[in-house]
Amino acid sequence: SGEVNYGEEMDYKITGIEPGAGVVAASEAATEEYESLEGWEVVTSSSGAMATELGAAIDNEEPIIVSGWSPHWKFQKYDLKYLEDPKGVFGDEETINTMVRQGLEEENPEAYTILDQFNWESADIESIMLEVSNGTAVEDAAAAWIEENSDRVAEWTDGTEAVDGTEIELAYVEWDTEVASTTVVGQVLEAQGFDVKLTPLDNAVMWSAVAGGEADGMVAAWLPGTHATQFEEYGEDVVNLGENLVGAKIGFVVPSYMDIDSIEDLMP
Ligand code: PBE
Repeated sequence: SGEVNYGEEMDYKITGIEPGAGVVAASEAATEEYESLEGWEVVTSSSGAMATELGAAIDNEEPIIVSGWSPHWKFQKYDLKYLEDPKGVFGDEETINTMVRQGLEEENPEAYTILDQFNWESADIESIMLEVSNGTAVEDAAAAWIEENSDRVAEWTDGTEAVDGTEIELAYVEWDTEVASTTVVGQVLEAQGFDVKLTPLDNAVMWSAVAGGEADGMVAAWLPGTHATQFEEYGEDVVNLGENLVGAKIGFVVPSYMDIDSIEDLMP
């Protein structure tokens, strides 16, 4: 291990995603903190472009390092591993949390309760993400999951009454995880009679929209590490409804056929 000079083969480039993502900030921090990554660069693009490049590299059995995260369908579709991060730049296990605007509890208690009760597991969200990656529309994949998991959904709506067209706006970022979760929650709210608007935004704008009350809430807050910067800036102005998923993670992800295990096995 550590004998192959992958850097030359990869032109010393790490495949990032959207510039505003926490995992990109952490990836850039890693290139600063690890001597083994001196001279390496994180190339930002989009979550979709990252997935395409990962798939193409695997087809050709080429080396690739991506800014990755779990839950994600890529782990179901490909044989992948996280590179060990002995300096802890990417943090440990994370939770995905629900944040709503101040005043929502008083002004829209039914939506507040549903958002507060929303929680599920990695296997749930990954099953939807995998279908979407295989070409199913996210609306259809979400609807099918909801139908198959009516007991779980009933726990989210427990204690609430249906409404008649009350407006609710959820902000999100077009990351695969957040597209899946926000679509599911949106459909559950819609079935309860809400007039639901889902608004895709940049990460920082998503946080500021909930903090400023322009959006009612979001289910996309990755803590404690990935969105630490945003939580520090906006945490006091949002209402934290706690985790909706545990066991999330970010880091450098590579195909299992790569002959390295740790970020420190790379070479400047
Ligand atoms: N992600 C998915 C986001 C949070 C959700 C890991 C790409 C990020 O890095 O900010």
